[in-house]
Amino acid sequence: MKIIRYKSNPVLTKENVLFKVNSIFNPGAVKYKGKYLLVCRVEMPNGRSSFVLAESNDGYAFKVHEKPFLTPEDHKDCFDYVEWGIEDLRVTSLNGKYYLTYTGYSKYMPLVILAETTDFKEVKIHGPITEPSNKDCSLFPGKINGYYWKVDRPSAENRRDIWISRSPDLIHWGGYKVLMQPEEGSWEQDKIGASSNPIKTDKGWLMLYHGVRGFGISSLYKLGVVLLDLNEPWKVIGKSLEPILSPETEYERVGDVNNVVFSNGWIVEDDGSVKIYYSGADTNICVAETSINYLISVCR
Ligand code: BMA
Repeated sequence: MKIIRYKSNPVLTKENVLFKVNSIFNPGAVKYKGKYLLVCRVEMPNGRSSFVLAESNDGYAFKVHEKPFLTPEDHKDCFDYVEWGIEDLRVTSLNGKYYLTYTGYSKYMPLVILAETTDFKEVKIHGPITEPSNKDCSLFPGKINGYYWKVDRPSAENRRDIWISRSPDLIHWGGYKVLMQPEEGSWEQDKIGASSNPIKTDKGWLMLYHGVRGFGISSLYKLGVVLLDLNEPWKVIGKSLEPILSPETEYERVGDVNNVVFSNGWIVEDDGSVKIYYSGADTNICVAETSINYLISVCR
């Protein structure tokens, strides 16, 4: 199975949200109590983002909750760092909890916030786990060599590389290493960022990522995939030679930000098929299906 867009994409648009929003997009995704749960970014009329939950029994027909799940104002102890919005959440199941990593946006520029929940009602916010500028943080769903691991995308002096680091407790991080650099002269030449938590396979950790190439005032966002060594996750052992998903359809080409496919959530089924939740043009939520075997096969 290659990558197949769901025939009735998009699965969610702002018309499905019961309160007033500019857009719903870039969801984190997880299976929770047998349901498909999306933690969706909603851009509010003032241009600042919050999160709202959407749930589904089949992964395609989603119902959006009536009220936001998490807002900047919920961040009592670190409001200064999320004042301009919270964005692009990744969910990782670890130690019987769900860890949430997302971008806090403010005058200090983006940084990564960590929070946790067990029931998607009560959220414990740990606060920033990076300094600015940093975003696109995903956690590995298990310990490796006795440590927790994260990938993220610091941006200094025009660098836009993916870095990996480790922690004994998810709060204190160190051992920083460059994991991947944008490939010059290619579809991902300007910046790259991890999409969602890596999936453990017998061939390595499978990680989805986005790559960007700018053309004048516009940028093209596409998705690729890499395979990381199981025991030494800072080693890339395979990489898709070309994007696995690019903006092609009307709902991916035209919207608030044209020509974008962006993902920060995927769900693996027991049969090895994968649902990639993604957004077209920063305006909607879509799903595309593929399989672990196909994604591994394109990593060379
Ligand atoms: C990135 C993030 C995403 C967004 C993408 C395309 O930098 O801000 O939220 O989807 O740009 O506009």
